[in-house]
Amino acid sequence: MSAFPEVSKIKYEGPDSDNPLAFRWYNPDEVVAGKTMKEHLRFTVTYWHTFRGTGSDPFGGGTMQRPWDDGSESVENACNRARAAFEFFEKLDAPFYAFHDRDVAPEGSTLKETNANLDAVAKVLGEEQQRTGVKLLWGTANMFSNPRFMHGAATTCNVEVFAYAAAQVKKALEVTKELGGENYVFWGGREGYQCLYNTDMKRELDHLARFFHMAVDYAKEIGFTGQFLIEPKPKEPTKHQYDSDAAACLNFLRAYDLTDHFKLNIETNHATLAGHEMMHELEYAGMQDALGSIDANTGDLLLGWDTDQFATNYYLTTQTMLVLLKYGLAPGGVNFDAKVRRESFEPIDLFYAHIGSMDAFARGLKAAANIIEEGALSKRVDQRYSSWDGELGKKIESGKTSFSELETLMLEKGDASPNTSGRQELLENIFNRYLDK
Ligand code: XUL
Ligand code: CO
Repeated sequence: MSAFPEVSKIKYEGPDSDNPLAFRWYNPDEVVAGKTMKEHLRFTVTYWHTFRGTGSDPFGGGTMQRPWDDGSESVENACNRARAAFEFFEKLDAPFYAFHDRDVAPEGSTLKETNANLDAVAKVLGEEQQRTGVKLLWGTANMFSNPRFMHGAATTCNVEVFAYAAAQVKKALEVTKELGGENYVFWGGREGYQCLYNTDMKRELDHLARFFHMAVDYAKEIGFTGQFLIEPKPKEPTKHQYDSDAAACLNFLRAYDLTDHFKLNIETNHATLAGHEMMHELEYAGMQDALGSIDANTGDLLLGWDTDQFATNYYLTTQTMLVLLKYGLAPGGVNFDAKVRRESFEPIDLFYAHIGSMDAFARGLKAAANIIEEGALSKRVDQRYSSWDGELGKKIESGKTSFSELETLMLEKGDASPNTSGRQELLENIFNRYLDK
């Protein structure tokens, strides 16, 4: 039985199309900057929002209508849901999906039973991957919903909860490997604190590092070669999440000798919650060879929480693609960690949401590729720093001078040469021109 009988495969019709079930910009086989759009963008549907999102909020329960889902926590329902999900991926022409262990399969009353449930659903996921060619971008473990994780997982005060979390990640790694997952993500769920009066921060961070080292060892042991990713977020659910932003994550990885094994999965709404632009977080990770993947969404500036909306803003998508083109994305992807609003409760809204954001990223990719090809920004960045290209700049940059020598020079000159304009407004106008094209 079809879950989406009224939708056939979404096709590219071009910018003039007014068909809401067609792509206007995303043309998978079109070559941009030497690669197809499909290769650049690696679009990924998230299982948790798109197939487990209920539409509930702190003021009311679920609103979503999902005719294929009987609402039960049975393995049979989970398998039916998986089949509906793959119909969606296929019709949307999305090459990848991503999941948490607990999105795809229900928990049992013991860990053993829970693992058996996961195996049963993973079998269906594997068959559906085979049938459709849709691949797994990443797997992850949900170690934040179950009450046992109230104090965290790898950073909990309860040693047995740590052991449970280790067992859970072990299993999630095995399933991710079995399904050919290209990455494995650690978003720090409840790894953080609510109150420093009851928290031994140093001990918790030592435990987190120990946990990651064990994950690296186990991946080696089973031959899982996917990329490990940490996903920064500054707050929510805890008041202070340890992986608060790209800089904090990289500092942690470096302090505990983990930089060779991890990159970052940067999420737009997490960046803005941390008081950064997405472009800042991407650039900060990219310049240190740590940009792994993105969770593509957007927040709402008037709401202070992680609203996880679909990104449709061309400025945001163009800025994002500028950095992704600079550093590359694979084996990461553009993962829609985004949910339809609770008022958009019909199945068809899932298509409108994904189509709109896929188009916005494809539009952003084209604009970014043009900006890079024509050196529209880079030429001016080079000009801005051109004073560093002379003898003095080379000497400083290569560490061949000292404060005393620089003082002598300035005492002789009397003052530095005049500055040049930053031209920010001109650059903003130039950026706009690439969105007009
Ligand atoms: C939570 C969040 C997660 C991770 C995966 O804010 O972004 O969905 O992406 O655990
Ligand atoms: Co995310």
